[in-house]
Amino acid sequence: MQNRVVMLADFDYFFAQCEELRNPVIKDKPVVVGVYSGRTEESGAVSTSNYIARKFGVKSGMPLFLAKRKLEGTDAVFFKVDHEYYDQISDRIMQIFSGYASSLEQVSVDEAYLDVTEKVEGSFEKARDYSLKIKANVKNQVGISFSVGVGPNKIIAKIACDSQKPNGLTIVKPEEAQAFLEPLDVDRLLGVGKKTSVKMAELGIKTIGELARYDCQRLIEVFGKVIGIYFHNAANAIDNEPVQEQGEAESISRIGTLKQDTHDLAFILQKTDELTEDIYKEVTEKNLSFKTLSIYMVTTDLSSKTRSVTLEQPAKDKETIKKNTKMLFEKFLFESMFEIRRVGVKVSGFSKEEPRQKQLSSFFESD
Ligand code: DCP
Ligand code: CA
Ligand code: CA
Repeated sequence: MQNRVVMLADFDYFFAQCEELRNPVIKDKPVVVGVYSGRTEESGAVSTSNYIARKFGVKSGMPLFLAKRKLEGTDAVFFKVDHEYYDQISDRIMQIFSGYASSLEQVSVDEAYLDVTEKVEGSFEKARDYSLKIKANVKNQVGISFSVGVGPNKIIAKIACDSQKPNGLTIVKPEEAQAFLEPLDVDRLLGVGKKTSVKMAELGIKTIGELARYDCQRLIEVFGKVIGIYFHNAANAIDNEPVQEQGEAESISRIGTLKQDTHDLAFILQKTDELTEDIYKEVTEKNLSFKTLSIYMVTTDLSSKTRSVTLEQPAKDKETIKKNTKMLFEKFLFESMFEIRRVGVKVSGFSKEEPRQKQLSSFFESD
């Protein structure tokens, strides 16, 4: 098999860089983007900050009042998160990326894997120029900088990218991969959080090199088969996960039978509310937004019918599902005299929100 050339691009201080982009005069100042909880004017947390603010000790997740205290006496500027704007910028960059990759896997609003093997003919030398070309193109067309890691697989690309920020370019060739990982702390691996790294420390494993040499059978005993093997392979720079375009479901739906045939709206909504809970759960897990909502019903004459509504804005909340389900049934009951036996709710017309994380992550314990 030909060596793969996999790239991870991660936008620099993303939300804060977006704010600088539309307001260039703030570029030389500390910039903080926060989520304001709305309780008091001050309460909330730092979403991210530019690198100038980071020099003062500002960090993502820190309470805003603390960030303010650290930046006292500076000409720092604070912004409220504006996801819609950041998503737009992200979409434009992802669009550009897709022209440079045989396949593109967006992992979050500011991160994507690109399989560029064919584009650079398997050459890591060519990958350097190629990365610089993509960076220049995005900088020209959108105005955003990002860091790049290039490696023979996704794990190496990710860790390479993290090792040099902002505006970094780190290339790890296949023959360098093991030596590159060897000295790093185990928690640099995707899936090794606090709990897991404590567990590993108890086994005497602190670095990825130590993990690589650790008995694989023992890892399986401690972490289970899937994760044990994943840790063993990852530490040995082995990762065959393909860069996968996000194949999304076309729709998510649930159907249920009513306890009795009815023409009563409240009775029907009791059932559809249950179905909605389920749908909402799946929509949230998959990080989807939907544009269309449909209802389905089987009437006592055993004919089935559907009704749909297209929303003005993509939505992802439970209330929108409930509200529109109610509206559609209300209308249907008004038009039809038949009683209803079975009901269904469906959402569709998905837009890419923040696509799912790597599937393997569903196995990781939450830590
Ligand atoms: N984010 C957030 N809350 C956090 C971490 C991140 O709201 N605790 C948001 C803001 C970031 C974006 O996600 O801009 C991307 O997160 P990153 O971890 O990639 O961090 P940045 O892009 O801000 O900085 P870096 O230059 O380190 O990548
Ligand atoms: Ca980033
Ligand atoms: Ca990121």
